[in-house]
Amino acid sequence: MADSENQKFCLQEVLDSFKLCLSPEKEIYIEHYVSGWRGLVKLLNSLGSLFGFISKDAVSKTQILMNFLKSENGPHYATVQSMVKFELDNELVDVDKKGIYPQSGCRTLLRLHRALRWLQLFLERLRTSKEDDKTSVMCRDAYNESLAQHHPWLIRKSAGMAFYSLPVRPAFFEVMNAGTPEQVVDVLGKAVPLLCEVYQITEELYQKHNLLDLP
Ligand code: 1PZ
Repeated sequence: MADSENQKFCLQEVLDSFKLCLSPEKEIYIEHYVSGWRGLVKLLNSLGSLFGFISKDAVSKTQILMNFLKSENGPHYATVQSMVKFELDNELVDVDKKGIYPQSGCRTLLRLHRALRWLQLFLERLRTSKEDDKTSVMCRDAYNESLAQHHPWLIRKSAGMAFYSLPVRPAFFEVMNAGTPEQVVDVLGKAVPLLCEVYQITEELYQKHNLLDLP
């Protein structure tokens, strides 16, 4: 396959990765979680340079997790559950906010986890939208309800500007590369509950271990 083909966003592919990331025991495989995000980055990259700073951050977070997975401690990073256990048992997390481990797996995944909430809200709005509804408004509302609460003013401003440049709904559906608008809506109907489940499992795990506010 040509490189350009490899880089093209495909909604179904992202759905498949998030499907694969759930084990029968409802553990979350980091490898597939990361490849879901990598798939989404392709979409971001096709939206133009205003989204570059978001894409860069998402890539860097996925890279940190991949590096753990490839390290000698790799087996401990197979699932979110095993990562949390390993990093807590070995005191590799800034639970008392000392800022010694600014790149722990737990805090890095928490950033993606919060973004997953935005994604879920945005895709649900997109799924139930009408033809002339504005993607920028759907995106902004989803952001204000979720991620924005964790971002400082400058990032909120830059994100807000990027949202204005989003393509209109029919063009955005084209970029999603999942067939006709009806087919896109159909795939979204499968994707949203799945993202919701992955989000919920992580949320409960992080809550149980008091990790939801990691600096
Ligand atoms: C379709 C339109 C896409 C809009 C994307 C909406 C999300 C806006 C997120 C703005 C993130 C700005 C860049 C970096 C922010 C970081 O400071 C934070 C916190 O990390 P820290 O500084 O503590 O290390 N990073 C994040 O919140 C993670 C953001 C990941 C965003 C992934 C978006 C993927 C979009 C998929 C497109 C469908």
